[in-house]
Amino acid sequence: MRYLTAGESHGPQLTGIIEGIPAGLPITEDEIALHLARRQKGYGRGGRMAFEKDRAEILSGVRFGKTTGAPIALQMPNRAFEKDDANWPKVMAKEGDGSDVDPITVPRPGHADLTGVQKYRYDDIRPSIERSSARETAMRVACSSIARKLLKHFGIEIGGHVTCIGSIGYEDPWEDVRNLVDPMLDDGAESVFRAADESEVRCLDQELTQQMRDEIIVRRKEGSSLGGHWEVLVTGLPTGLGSFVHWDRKLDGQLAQAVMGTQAMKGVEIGQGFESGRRHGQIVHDEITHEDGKFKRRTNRMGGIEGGISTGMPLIVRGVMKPIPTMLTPISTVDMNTKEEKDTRYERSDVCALPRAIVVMESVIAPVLANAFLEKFGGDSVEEIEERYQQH
Ligand code: EPS
Repeated sequence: MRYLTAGESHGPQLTGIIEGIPAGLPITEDEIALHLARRQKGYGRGGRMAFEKDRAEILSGVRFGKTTGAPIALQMPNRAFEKDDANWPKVMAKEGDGSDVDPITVPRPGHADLTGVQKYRYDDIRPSIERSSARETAMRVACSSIARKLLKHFGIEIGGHVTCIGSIGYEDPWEDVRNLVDPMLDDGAESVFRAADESEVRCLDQELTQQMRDEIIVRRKEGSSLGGHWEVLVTGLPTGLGSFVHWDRKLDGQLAQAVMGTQAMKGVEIGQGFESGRRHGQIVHDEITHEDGKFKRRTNRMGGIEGGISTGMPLIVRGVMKPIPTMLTPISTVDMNTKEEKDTRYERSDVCALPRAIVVMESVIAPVLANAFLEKFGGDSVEEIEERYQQH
């Protein structure tokens, strides 16, 4: 399966096309809306979420509540386009010469502003801002909801949580998190997101939740912004997804691409990841056991992947999101036209998008996993896949 999105942050709508979903998968707009609503909740968001109420409309590929195997088209209007007082129909007009719109010429460090202008030879930063904006993740979540539904049909669940925001986080970012999360995984990884969703910052620890919230308040007052670390868990994955035979078939490599292909992500690790480089081999690798007719691992520091192939243990994907580049208190930059040193300009923004980005991270890995699953057990219909999966 694959998907494409189109749309600008302040254009009329976001559009998505998902291709390669087998026939016979039950899916409704309400199910897609669930994750869209989750993505809109979280402490640290900006003003726009007050009027964006995301809901994707299914335009093709679904009949009587089930997929037909044909491409699925989704559309989601941007309420900002009409409701905002910023006059977006004029700023984003598809015709005319734009002479009635002031160009933006002061790039924000850390955003795609300057690189986009240099690459596409724009004379206005606006098109960089519009397409690189995290608004687009709304459509990724919508498209990925269908992959999540397919995975769930085969008992595969995904759930994530925040492990640090700025300097506030677990004392031991591996052991403390394992002790807290691993017991929850017996009930499936969705139990992790359900518990994390109870926290305004999607952190499983109540005390840390309060401290993270306070940290966001402090940085908001300072006119600054925050990023942080996150973890997404997947349960129910069978062994044998992915492969070591080529670089582009490694499941961990594909997951890393999906994460790093997402706005503001600056790093990704599987399992203990970076920490394993600080330890020696005896205390890094997971000892193999054989229990109840199955191979298992005593620990899961490799995070469910060995040699690019799923081990059957829970998948642990972790990563880092940088602080948002749009900040009320300016930093230094240069005007593209005059080449004069300037302060950055401020556009309405969030202070910390990480609690919301958890839902995006759960989402973007779903098509990767669905693909690996379909590669192994695939068929044209869910029924056919069920037959193959049962023989596994
Ligand atoms: C974003 C800036 C803000 C965010 C937006 C991403 O939008 P605006 O500039 O209109 O205030 O709210 O995120 C979303 C709209 C969303 O749905 O996630 C940016 O510059 O990336």
